[in-house]
Amino acid sequence: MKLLFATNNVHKLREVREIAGNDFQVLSLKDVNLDTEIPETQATLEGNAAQKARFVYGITGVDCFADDTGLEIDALDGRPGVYSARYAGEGCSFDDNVQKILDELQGIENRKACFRCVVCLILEGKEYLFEGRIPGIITEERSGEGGFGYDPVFLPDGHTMTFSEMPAHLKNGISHRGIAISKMFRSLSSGNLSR
Ligand code: ITT
Repeated sequence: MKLLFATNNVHKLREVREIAGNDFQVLSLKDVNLDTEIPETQATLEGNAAQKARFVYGITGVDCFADDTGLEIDALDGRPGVYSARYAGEGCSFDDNVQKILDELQGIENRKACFRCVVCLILEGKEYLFEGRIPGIITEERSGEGGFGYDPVFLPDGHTMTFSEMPAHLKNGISHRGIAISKMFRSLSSGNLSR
């Protein structure tokens, strides 16, 4: 089965293709010759995931899905949350965002955080939502080279390596995205499409 992933984030695409294995073919926007910014102007992860999937489905008519992800930090009242991509400002880098949360958490003991990922699938015009969460803590400094975004400072509960230190298959096996995307693929395989 072929599904189009409505994302401009190459790291997400790589992860989702690894999770999909051989059972599902995950097409990129490039594969369908679509080169465009995808609007994400909603106030929730659910709203943005649906907005991104609807936008791409509206243009292509191809069954597709989108993922919206946020890092919710307890001591920052859930920020950066839905604003995770541009937390340090328009045009900022992953590293700028990491630096901003490290600065904001300086001297704060409560480092609890949670990655939350919402996936919206549009299949023959019908919409389905899937969610994945993983709790952890924000480390005092960056460790590791792999992954992307906030991975160098996210230590999942029960583990001794940050997401950046883990081999990709280990992150994908436990991550917010791994959980949400696996739920989607399982639902598609079983024909039982529910959240
Ligand atoms: P698309 O909307 O094109 O999919 P994006 O990068 O804008 O790409 P999001 O809004 O969902 O995607 O992601 C928000 C940010 O959260 C993202 O830019 C990263 O900084 C961070 N992020 C998302 N998933 C992550 C992960 O698995 N590990 C670390 N950081 C992640």
